[in-house]
Amino acid sequence: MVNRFDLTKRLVARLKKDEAVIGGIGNTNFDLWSAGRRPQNFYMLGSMGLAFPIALGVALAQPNRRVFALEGDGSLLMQLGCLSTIATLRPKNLSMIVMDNGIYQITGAQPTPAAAATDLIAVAIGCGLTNSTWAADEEDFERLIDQSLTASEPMLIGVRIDDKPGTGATRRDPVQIRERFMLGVGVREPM
Ligand SMILES: Cc1ncc(C[n+]2csc(CCOP(=O)(O)OP(=O)(O)O)c2C)c(N)n1
Repeated sequence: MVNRFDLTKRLVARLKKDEAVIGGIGNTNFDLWSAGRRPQNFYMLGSMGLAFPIALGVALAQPNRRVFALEGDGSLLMQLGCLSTIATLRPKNLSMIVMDNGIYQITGAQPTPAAAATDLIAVAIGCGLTNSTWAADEEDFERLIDQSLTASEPMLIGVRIDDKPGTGATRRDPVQIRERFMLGVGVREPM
């Protein structure tokens, strides 16, 4: 089955250079951290569901930069309203990825509603994000990432992944994470 860390490495390998990547709480940012530190990466700590909203803000503030966001299914379910907001504002430089393992893996693998009832891509399309699709496998994921690099509307890629925990652990230093990111996206002068 498809694995989050494997997909994250495939994503990072396809970046040109300056794309921002926002990792959600827990496993998505652990795997992003392990895939190689970049100054254009932001690692969300503590709050579920904020990867897409933060990425939306970056995408609107810097329309010439491609912005990726990585989120877990449980976290996205906690912040579904952001899909309607993103569909309304339609930043063409925003690419979102939901890593759907059907569980809240990091807190003990309790099943999420995405396992039993909710199709998150169908929800996204219903919210108006018409360029939303499930990736069938790793190769399909890479093809969709390439497509999203030049997309002219926001794109959401869903991937059904295995139940493995994230690799590594992000250093829990929110101030450093914020400062490095601001330098990385050019809104802070080096001291
Ligand atoms: C508002 C809120 N409720 C609960 C938690 C505890 N919590 C942290 S991560 C997490 C599960 C995240 O699940 P998901 O986004 O599906 O990612 P996964 O762990 O499966 O990779 C939970 C319940 C939290 N941080 N914030």
